[in-house]
Amino acid sequence: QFKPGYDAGRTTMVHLFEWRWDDIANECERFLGPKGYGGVQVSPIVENIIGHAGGIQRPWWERYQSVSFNIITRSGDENAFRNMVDRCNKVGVKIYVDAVFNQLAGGGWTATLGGSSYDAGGPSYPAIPFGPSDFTACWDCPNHSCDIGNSYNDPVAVRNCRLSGMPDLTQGSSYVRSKILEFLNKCVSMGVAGFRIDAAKHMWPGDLQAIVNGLADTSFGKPFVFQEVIDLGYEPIKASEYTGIATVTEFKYSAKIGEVFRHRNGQKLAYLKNFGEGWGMLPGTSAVVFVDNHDNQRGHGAGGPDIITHKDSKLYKMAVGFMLAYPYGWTRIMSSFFFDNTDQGPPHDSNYNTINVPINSDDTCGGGWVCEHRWRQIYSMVEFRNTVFGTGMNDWWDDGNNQIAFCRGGKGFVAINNSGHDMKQTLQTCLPAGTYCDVISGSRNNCVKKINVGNDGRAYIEILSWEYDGILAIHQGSRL
Ligand code: AAO
Repeated sequence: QFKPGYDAGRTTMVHLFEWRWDDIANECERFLGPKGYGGVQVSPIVENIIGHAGGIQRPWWERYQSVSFNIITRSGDENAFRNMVDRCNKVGVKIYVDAVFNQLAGGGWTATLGGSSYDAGGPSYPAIPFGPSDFTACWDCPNHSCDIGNSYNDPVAVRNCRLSGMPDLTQGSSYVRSKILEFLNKCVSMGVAGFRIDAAKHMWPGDLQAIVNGLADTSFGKPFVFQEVIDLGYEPIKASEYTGIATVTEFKYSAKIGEVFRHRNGQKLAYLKNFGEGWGMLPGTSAVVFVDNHDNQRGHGAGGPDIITHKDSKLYKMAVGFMLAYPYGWTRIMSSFFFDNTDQGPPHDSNYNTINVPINSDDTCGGGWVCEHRWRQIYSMVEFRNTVFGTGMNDWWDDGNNQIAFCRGGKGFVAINNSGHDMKQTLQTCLPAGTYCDVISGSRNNCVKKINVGNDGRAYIEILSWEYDGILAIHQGSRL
């Protein structure tokens, strides 16, 4: 449960947020497999409520309110899901399911995706079945409201009260655990490689340990498990309470990388030399890292206004490029849909069915899908990370401010200029002499920026302030 189980030579997963199963299958075959992506995190796969919020129909977050373990959502049904897992596995791309079992659907909704009835007041979910004795009783919650509210300074409230008013499943019950494991192990039997555990912070570590212990083996051992625990250091509940169970999402990474690239609080790129554990984050092998996620790119969850998203594209490419170049954590790329309302759901037709992802002739996506994972600067850095896997970070250079560069063993070299003025330096690239193509501005067979490395491994590195991208990268695979 501590390793993603990627096929050899792959290192990074992409969260294809709200994508349909048939589109993900196509994307695995036509893009993710060939480009060396290791896996896909998919949106929750089980039947959810039909939601609305204010003037918005079908908000994206309706999929975090399940009513059964039937595999039916806006992304497709069980057959489509099985087909996707098979097709992606065949081309070396693993599938990770977003598993939501801290809570079930709250009240106030009138319809469900597959027609299953339920009563949040019971609480009763007959399609599973779960009844009142399977949910945390209000008297176990220290808040009279029975809700967590903002009692994040009380570990008992965070675990035993309802998140946003949604009925709180009792993971301490052997029956509840058996039903959760029945679903998770069904996924494993279909070829799923692992799980994101939603709202893990709201479940007792001992209960999660028991559930993880009950997971069936995949072809590569225990499924990969990454637990969503938001810990920015200000609450009594610490991510380290969960690192003995499986890996954990490291939100400090997302928050701090936003601060640094936005020059907040005197932060500068030169300080990234010891990023990761040096900044009080989890051990790299325990951490799933990301620049933004589906919550904090829209002000949900944690990270605040400094989170960098595709909307700040030059900053985003530098930050994601740094994350993929730097040897820390299990990296995850966010792939979004455009939104102007933070509740709105994915691109849809007049019946609110999620539409297919149109691929343009220039390999970008249309139809309201951002497809960050298809940006050359990003998929090239995924290939960079794959190429340098197993090396450390060496020959760090910085100008004391916001120009940095470093090597990955003798296999790769990256430079970033976030200073607002030109970067013109002769630096050690650690690569054998030769002419290399910068994989950010172009590609080997369409090279825009050539870098000549001398016998001493040094090269003239130039990133001018007005350039489209503030990052440059060469590696042993980009040698001309
Ligand atoms: C929707 C409606 C609600 C309605 C509810 C029930 O929005 O108004 O009451 O339905 O009908 C998603 C959406 C929710 C949505 C929910 C269910 O985000 O808006 O509610 O589906 O449809 C907490 C949890 C964390 C959770 C996050 C959103 O700890 O696990 O809230 N993320 C996951 C999923 C998320 C999903 C759920 C969980 C629910 O990724 O998509 O919700 O399944 C502090 C705490 C955090 C806490 C945040 C927000 O964060 O530390 O643990 O996250 O507050 O409550 C600084 C601090 C930082 C703090 C942050 C925000 O950054 O450093 O610690 O400020 O205060």
